[in-house]
Amino acid sequence: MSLDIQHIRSQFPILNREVNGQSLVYLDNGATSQKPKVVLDTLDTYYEKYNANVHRGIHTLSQEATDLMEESRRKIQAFINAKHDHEIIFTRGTTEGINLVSNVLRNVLTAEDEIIITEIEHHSNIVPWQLLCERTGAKLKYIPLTKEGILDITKLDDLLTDKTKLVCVNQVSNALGVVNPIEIIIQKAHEKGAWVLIDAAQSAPHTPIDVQKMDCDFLVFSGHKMYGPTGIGVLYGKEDILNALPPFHGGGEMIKDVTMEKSTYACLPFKFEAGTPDIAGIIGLGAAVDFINSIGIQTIHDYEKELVDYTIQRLSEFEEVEIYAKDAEHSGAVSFNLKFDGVHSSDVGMILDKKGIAVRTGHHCAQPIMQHFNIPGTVRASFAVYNTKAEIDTFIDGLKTAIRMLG
Ligand code: 7TS
Repeated sequence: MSLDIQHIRSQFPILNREVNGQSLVYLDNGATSQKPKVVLDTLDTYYEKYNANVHRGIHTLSQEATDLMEESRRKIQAFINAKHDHEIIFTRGTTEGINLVSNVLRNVLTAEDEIIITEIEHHSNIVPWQLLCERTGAKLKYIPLTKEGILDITKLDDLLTDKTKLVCVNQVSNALGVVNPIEIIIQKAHEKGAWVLIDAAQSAPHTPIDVQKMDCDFLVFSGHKMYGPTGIGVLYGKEDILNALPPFHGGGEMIKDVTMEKSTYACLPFKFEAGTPDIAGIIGLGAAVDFINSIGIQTIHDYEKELVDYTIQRLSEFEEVEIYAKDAEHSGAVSFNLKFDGVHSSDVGMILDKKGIAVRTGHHCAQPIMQHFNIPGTVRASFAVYNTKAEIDTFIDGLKTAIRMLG
């Protein structure tokens, strides 16, 4: 592997800081990644040189801002290999993308319909569907987990019926880091004529995505987890489906004509982008995609796999550590607990923080998984391309201290 990690690290100013007198070891990338200088500079440059509202002005600044924003849309189109750039809808993030789809389906679904999700979802891929089912009377069904905490895909055939309209699943679980078998889910759902929404929040930063090959109907992700700014995300939808659905928010930019009686709507993608967008965020996300491409998403994937495998190997040295879904394929994250009675994941997290090591603890906004294991939470170490095996060793040393103190 010819990755120059020190060169990559040098592009992330925050990695130079200390926490509690120690060098920062940032292993909370599943929550949000750090930002490279090129993204920070792009945000500054936008406000210093181009700031204007988009798609409105005849003046030069407005045209330049519009061009930069649309260039970013095309970068994201290429990043996930969408067929058309107008299939890329900018949102505030994964949560808003899912809420957009669930809201526009309010007048499409009926009490006769069924939605299938899974027990391994983030709350943002559960609650919007519960709300939609409350509002329409549609039924919500779950693909269950095996004892080990992986999707029991053998149950899918029984769950799918002619009433199934939508199946929603994450490609990688944020809570356990497990890779889900989305190919087979998409294939079986399509055989029943159902649409599939893929939550790619935890996969887009780590793995190559090709929506045409995947053949998903919707795919959502967040910019801030893939080296981009907060507050910006993407909803991909197939052109014909997006065209057939009603708009989400009403307002400026999403209309063709407005009279006092009624409105007609703009073409894609603008139909779903009411109001002034996060122009700087969109351009910043384009810079984040450039950063990823400068290394190569497959290279990032392969390197991070080494990190995850090494972490599982090191954690396995301790009989006091329980790793969840240990034998499943992992991507980007590993979740575990200390087997001591009365010890909470946050106790471990606090000891690690004293050593400058950032991990996430708790239920990771995925409470059904915690209920499955009958635990309040886990400790999660999650990775980005700037992490190193040396950092994992530091984390393991910190964990040894936690085992000594809490055992
Ligand atoms: N779906 C998955 C799989 C996620 O991991 C997250 C965020 C979301 C949806 C929501 O993304 P947002 O950008 O709209 O908030 N996951 C986490 C996490 O694991 N720790 O903090 C946020």
